[in-house]
Amino acid sequence: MKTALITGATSGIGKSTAIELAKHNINLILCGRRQDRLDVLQNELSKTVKVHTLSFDVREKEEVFKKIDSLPPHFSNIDILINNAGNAHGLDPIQTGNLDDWDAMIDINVKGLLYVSKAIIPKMIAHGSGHIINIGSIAGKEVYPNGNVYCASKHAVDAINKGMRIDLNPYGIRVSAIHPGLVETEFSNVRFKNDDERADNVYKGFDPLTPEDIADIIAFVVTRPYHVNIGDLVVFPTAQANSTIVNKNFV
Ligand code: NDP
Ligand code: 8X3
Repeated sequence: MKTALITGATSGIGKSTAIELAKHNINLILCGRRQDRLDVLQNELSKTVKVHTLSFDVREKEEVFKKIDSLPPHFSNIDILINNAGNAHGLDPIQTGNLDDWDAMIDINVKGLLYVSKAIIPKMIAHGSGHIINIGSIAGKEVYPNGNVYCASKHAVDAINKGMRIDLNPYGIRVSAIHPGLVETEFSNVRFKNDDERADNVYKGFDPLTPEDIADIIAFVVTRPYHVNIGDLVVFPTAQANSTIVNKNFV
């Protein structure tokens, strides 16, 4: 049986991915800061697969390495890493952007992804295989008004994904990125700092993607035969054409 480590498993895409991968008999290491949510998910999924939880903030470099190094032997062989933890913080023009929001997005979406990857990649190399799934965004392919630093962080994920695929090529490690458009999760609640009405409005008037849609795609990507690597995948709700064009009459 394979083992997958999922960051950001307490909510949205990461949580749905955990549920979906359990259906494929993949053992799970579930990560996130909210231990209570990890416990609930562990209780639910332990009926099907082996589940271990690790609570840490991906920004805390030393903690990331300490927690991943603390994995018990039967969880230390990580076959699949899903770099999913991340969020947007704010939606402001560059001239009025909040420095703490900028720090959060760069520290979590970019540096956090790098720390977790650095803690796991040497183990994959030693093992001679592995599959890394980086969750990017359409914001990593296009820039939209007021998206500036979030878009920069996801453009960085796009570049890191390509760089990883080149550098890990000699070791037979697969590297894939999935870049979703609008997915209804807690993403906008975080972006708009718990202004839930504003968050709900983002997804009104059309059928957004669900986190289960992305989990389904991740499961497809990780269950391809070893010689198949889906390198880069952009997925929109049908109502969305790009970052700025969403047909809100398409329900
Ligand atoms: P959610 O807000 O629902 O989930 C975000 C997850 O990231 C949570 O589990 C959260 O866990 C975790 N996380 C956030 N900050 C940290 C941190 N500092 N340390 C550890 N974990 C952290 O949003 P989504 O599921 O939508 O987002 C998942 C990924 O998908 C993100 O990378 C996002 O950028 C990307 N994405 C989302 C889209 C969307 O429209 N929703 C579209 C394209 C990409 P906890 O708070 O418990 O730590
Ligand atoms: C999340 C999608 O369009 O809000 O990455 O940036 S978007």
